Amino acid sequence: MSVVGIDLGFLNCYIAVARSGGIETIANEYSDRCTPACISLGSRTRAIGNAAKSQIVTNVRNTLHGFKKLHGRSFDDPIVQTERIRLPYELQKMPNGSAGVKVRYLEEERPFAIEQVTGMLLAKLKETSENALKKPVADCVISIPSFFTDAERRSVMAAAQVAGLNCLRLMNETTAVALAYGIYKQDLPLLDEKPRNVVFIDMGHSAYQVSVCAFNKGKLKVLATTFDPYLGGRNFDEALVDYFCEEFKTKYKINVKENSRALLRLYQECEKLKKLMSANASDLPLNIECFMNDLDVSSKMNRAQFEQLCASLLARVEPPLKAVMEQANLQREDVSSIEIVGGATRIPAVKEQITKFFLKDISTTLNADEAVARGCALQCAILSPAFKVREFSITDIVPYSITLRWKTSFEDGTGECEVFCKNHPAPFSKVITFHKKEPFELEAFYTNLHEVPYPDPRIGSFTIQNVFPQSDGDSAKVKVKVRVNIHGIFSVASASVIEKQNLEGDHSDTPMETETSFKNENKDDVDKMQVDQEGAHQKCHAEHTPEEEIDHTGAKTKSLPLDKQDRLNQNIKKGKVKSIDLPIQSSLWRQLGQDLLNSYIENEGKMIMQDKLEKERNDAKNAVEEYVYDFRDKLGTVYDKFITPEDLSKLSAILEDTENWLYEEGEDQPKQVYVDKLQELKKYGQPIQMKYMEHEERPKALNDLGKKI
Ligand code: ATP
Ligand code: K
Ligand code: MG
Repeated sequence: MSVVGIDLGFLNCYIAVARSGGIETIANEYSDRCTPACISLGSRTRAIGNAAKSQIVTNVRNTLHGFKKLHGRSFDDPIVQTERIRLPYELQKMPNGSAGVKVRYLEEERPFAIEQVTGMLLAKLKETSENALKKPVADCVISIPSFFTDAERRSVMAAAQVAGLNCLRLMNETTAVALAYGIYKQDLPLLDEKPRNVVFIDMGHSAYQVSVCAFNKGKLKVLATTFDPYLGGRNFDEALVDYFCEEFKTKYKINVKENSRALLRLYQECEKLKKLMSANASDLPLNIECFMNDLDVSSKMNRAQFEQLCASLLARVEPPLKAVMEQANLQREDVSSIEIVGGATRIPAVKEQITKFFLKDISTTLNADEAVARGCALQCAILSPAFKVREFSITDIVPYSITLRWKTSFEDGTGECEVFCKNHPAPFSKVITFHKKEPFELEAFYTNLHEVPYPDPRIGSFTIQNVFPQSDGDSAKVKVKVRVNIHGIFSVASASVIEKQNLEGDHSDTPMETETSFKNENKDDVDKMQVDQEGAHQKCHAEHTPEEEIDHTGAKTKSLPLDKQDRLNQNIKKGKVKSIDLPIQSSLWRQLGQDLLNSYIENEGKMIMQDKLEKERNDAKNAVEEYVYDFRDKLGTVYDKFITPEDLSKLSAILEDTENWLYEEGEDQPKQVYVDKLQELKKYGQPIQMKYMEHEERPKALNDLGKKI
């Protein structure tokens, strides 16, 4: 079983793995711990990661990057349309309405769904971890922004499947950071002491997230999380790009925005400039040669100017900080530390905004780039039975309140119940009791759409089937379990009907009178429920005191409060009541169909195979080339004494022919042609090599013999 954590960034991905020594961030084949979230499609092969990044400006329309925000959205989604304007490659509406990309691959125009695109990236990260661990990798934990909705989360899960990964948990990025912070802390308050509250701030390339967590020995609890999903390093790059575009319009009479290649180069240079300005407050140059229309351009900028340019962006740093403290009901004094991660928190003015709000120094003890991946690997280690790791319990939260709606038996009636409030602990299950005579549908949706960075409130609809009236005509008592699972995804997990059994030794299935103690005639369907977590009674919704059940980290499921559970179990044992599971038909919002997913999985397999074959073909070609150079070099030096002048000129001619062939007809041949070519060359080469080796070995062998004697 593999233990791997993946930070799936908008710009940069990191992988951490568990090895005997502990958690370690690993490097890719370029000895780089950062793998760019970038894929370049070519006429024969794909390049993913570092190799793709270098093609952003050379293969503009077929190099994919900046696609993280397309997950789980329809093509017509306003966010997709906003991103579309920024992207130099084409987006496409997929047959199911979702957002995909259109590129040229293998000499053909090809659409790819977002799950395929991220699937390619994840498959690359999988391969990198396999190379590091020297064994197959499947189990992993993948990070996502805490503000991702169900549709986005499910889409990332599907991408993991496309890559052949078994994602044990989708982990909120700031929660991963919190785990990386907390698990090794030796001095956390004891369980009965006041917890230590820590604020975690992550500003990456595309988003800004804040959460506040309470730590006690062996556990962390997320109290609240806030975000600006559209504020990150790229907005600062954009501000610079816009500024220089304007300047170049007047200075050089060029419209950079019309030239996607030039624009991409300007973005790259502005990102570099932005980073330099973090370390240096004085004037810094911006020079780009052969920028557009054979023009070299140059300009300059200093930190003060930059901050002025970005004033409106900087003003967006504070509101999520304020909101997180309000939601967690904490004062500044209650916070013992402020930990920042993510590349964009290196901008001095961003740090200043944070310091100004908390009136406290911020801590940068965590690795700003690697903390998310490390946290994910730690979570994977905790979930893995094969790996020994300190016990640590993680309670995350539900980012948006969720409501269930259903039709009631009253004329026009619909019933509603908020089943999870914002910041409710997660993972978590609750049981709601309905009194129904027929199958019924539950619609789940986000209660307050204005809080959700998504254009549609729908989560899914769930039909509870096989519901019939009791034999006396009364409603059946249906218990429905709703759940936010370990990935932060909502579902109606199960439903059952409780039937009373005949007691007179007659164990037929005829239900007798229904237990009515929970039933409230006035309120129709929803029963009173109560939630019990760690002994504390919480109200989910003012009107309903929910009855059940906590589910901690997916591991243990504690059902009904014990007395009630006992009573029910005893009754089930005595045959007084019987619980029958009911089938549920789920229809999830923007869910990828299994057939489509299977075809993506199959296609990814084909593409991996294609890349592998292409690599082998290239390796075979390179082997011929290398042999030619090496042989020629040796002919002129060490082989000199072992070859006649006639043979030498004959061989030199053969080598020259081969070299020419490689550039012409042999430029693009199947692998076998190169393999044969190499064999042919070796037929000439090997006899000479043998003579040479013999000659070289002889004195050595004699020497060895001498030693023995
Ligand atoms: P996201 O978290 O939005 O998915 P990501 O995780 O890929 O994105 P990070 O790697 O955390 O993003 O951060 C990348 C951003 O940080 C880029 O905008 C980059 O320019 C910026 N950045 C990195 N170093 C510095 C620096 N020294 N000064 C300013 N900005 C920096
Ligand atoms: K990252
Ligand atoms: Mg990030």
